[in-house]
Amino acid sequence: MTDSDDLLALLQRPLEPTFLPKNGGKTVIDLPDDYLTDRYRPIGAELQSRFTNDAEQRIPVRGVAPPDLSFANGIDRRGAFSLFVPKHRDAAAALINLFLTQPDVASLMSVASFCRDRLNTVLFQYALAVAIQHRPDTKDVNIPSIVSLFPDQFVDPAVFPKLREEGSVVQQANRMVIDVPPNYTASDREDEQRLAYFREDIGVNMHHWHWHLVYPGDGPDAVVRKDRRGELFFYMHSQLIARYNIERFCNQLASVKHFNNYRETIPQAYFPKMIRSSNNRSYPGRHANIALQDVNRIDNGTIVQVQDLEQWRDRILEAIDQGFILDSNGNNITLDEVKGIDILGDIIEASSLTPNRRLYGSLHNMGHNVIAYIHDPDYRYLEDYGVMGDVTTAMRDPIFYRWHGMIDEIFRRHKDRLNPYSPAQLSFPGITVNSVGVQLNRSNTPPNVLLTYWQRSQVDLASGLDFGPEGNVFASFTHLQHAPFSFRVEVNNDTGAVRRGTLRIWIAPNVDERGTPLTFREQRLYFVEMDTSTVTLNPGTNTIVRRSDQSSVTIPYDRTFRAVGKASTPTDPNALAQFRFCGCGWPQHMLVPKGAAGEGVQFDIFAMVTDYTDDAVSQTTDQLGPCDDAHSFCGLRDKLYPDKRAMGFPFDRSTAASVVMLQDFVAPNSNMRTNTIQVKFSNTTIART
Ligand code: CUO
Repeated sequence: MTDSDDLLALLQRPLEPTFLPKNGGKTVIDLPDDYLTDRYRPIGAELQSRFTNDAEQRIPVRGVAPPDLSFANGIDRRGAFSLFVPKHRDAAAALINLFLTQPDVASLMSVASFCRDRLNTVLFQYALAVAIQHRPDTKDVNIPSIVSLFPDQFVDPAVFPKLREEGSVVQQANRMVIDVPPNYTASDREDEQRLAYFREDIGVNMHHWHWHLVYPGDGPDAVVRKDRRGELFFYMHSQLIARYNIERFCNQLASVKHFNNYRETIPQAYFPKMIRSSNNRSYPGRHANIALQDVNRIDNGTIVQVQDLEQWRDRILEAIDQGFILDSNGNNITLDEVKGIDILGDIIEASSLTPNRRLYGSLHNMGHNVIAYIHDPDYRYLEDYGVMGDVTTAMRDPIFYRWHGMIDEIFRRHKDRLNPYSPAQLSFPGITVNSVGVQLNRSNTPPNVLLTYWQRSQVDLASGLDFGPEGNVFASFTHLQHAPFSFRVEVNNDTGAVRRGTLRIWIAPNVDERGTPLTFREQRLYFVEMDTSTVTLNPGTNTIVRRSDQSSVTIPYDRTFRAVGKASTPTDPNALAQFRFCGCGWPQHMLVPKGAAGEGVQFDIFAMVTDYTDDAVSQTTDQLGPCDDAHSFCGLRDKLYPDKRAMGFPFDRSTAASVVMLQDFVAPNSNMRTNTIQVKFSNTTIART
């Protein structure tokens, strides 16, 4: 019988032929002879005996009739693969469908083994990962971290030759850790470089890839049609932009200038210094001050004009202003308070759920493409797309935030049309938040001061170093980190009965990069969610303590950077349940903005308790799902989004003109409270122990 974990063997060293041993030589996949590709079939017998003798585990693969893979014609096995390229999206949808419709795990193993050496490696890995996540019989398989499969898309490739040398020359026990240098893509002459620690953070980019893996834009309806998917597309990306802007303020940079004029030249250059290790071609860079051009990529059929983008945007804006969209049958669909934002998300992205692709096009996706092909729009130079063309790499480029800032502004135009929240929607009678603050989790530290610093961590890249050494090879990299802390909220319950509430904790900057105070209207755009949790309030005073590592937006370091294979999988059932399903979730090490050295940067912290009976969602199953700890950004697997309120509540709507500063918003509501906290940065690097 095929074990669902056997599929993991297919998810290692994507470029190596399937018959080569996996798991550091311990596992061999026994392929039927006719599964070998043309290059290897004539020497099949010799290969099988040469490579497979030392194996501890053999995975038998049953032969099946070869599936029709013509949907992937023209997508080079070693070339680039992007979810933004329509042809690639269609191929991914077809392959996901092929994998999902296999009757059992053994058949999936057979078909996937056949496909593996014949299809583009990223296409294969993506489609198999999506299928594994969505099949009931493979849900318990831990999909390995993408950084370990495709390290070329996450770390400076300058380290690869060193890793190969170390792995080939030195025995496992004595191998040295190879350093990935921070800040390698530009010098400090470039102001934008101050944000490199955010844009090029491995965990940030992995979260983004995983989010798009959990919420595919195309594919079988069962995979795409998830609860409030369009709204979550808006909200998660909106929070990315807010977080980026906060980091900019910490680094004395103005907020992102949204890319609203598609004809303007782009002053921000980006040179990624990355290679696709599948074909050793570099990701192209983008010079300063070049403009978008019409794209006519005969290589993969991506054809879009700048004018198309403008037209789609204008139609979407018109729909928002009139309050309804037109579906493909010509019916009006109202953009109301509840579903409006979700429909707009599907339209703007656009996912396959868009109600009218002909009218509203695919603004966000095609914008990624037009930017990604800016250096070679008609394939004249045979260059592939730049980093904006791929969800694994897009967040590295400063233009990502300008493009998505523009997208966010469109969503917020709709939000600003809605009525401000009524007092009844904001209040929780009988509940008073007395105080909110933060405290480091060690004694003798002052309240409401958080500390950030650099941390050096390690990641095992062996399973992505195709044709590389056996065993583990570790690279170390430097990332932002914060000292562990807790949120402390004191809540009075004067209702005389036990009540349940939702505790919502947010922070926002209260000044911009120049130290100018932000009005509430400005500040509203920069609130970032820190934690949302369900709390039980006994009559009288309740002290609620939430540790930073319990945040509903983050996942722990170990999950972000989990390694491949059984050895690194937790055995405790609860820990295992958490570990499974997804690497989706903001990395814990990026929860707190960097702040600044010296006095630090001051933030407003905001806590609000709402009535759980107004927030609760009736799920069809009570079963605790795996990986529920980053539900604010990633939702819950197979369940409804767990909070009935609009995502971004209570900061997603405009407010009455009388609300000038945050205090004006908070003061009328006893169930809200604010305080100020300092974030102090120490420019030291501490090794993870
Ligand atoms: Cu996540 Cu544009 O959607 O990158």
